[in-house]
Amino acid sequence: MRSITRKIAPVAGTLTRSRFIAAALITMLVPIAMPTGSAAQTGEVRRFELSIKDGKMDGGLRTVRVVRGDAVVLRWTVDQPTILHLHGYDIEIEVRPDAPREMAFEARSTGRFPVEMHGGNGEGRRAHRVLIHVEVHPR
Ligand SMILES: [Cu+2]
Repeated sequence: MRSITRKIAPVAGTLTRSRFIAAALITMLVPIAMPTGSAAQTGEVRRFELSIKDGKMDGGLRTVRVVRGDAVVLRWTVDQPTILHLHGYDIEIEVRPDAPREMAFEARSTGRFPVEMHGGNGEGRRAHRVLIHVEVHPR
């Protein structure tokens, strides 16, 4: 005759208890390990395809809206060599017809910022013309 013993139950009970303790420890440790709040506030990557034809915005887009903390990428395509200047963030790029270029920045400051075309269309280097506005809204 074989005797049936139930050794499994107490072992399982012990595992459950140690698991509970482990879970409790993890619960206490996780908030300390997490970066303080900043991760939750990190914005999205916002890409905009923008095209200039004949000195004007192709399609007539006037305002790009993003939220503070967003990573913003403005990708420019042009039909003639063009100098573009984002005011406020003070980013200036030169774009050529065969090579679209990007303005990439983190939207740290809220406000309404113009992107100007400098020169172009025989107006001379000093001519400034607003193409679009970038609006950075509070989160
Ligand atoms: Cu300018």
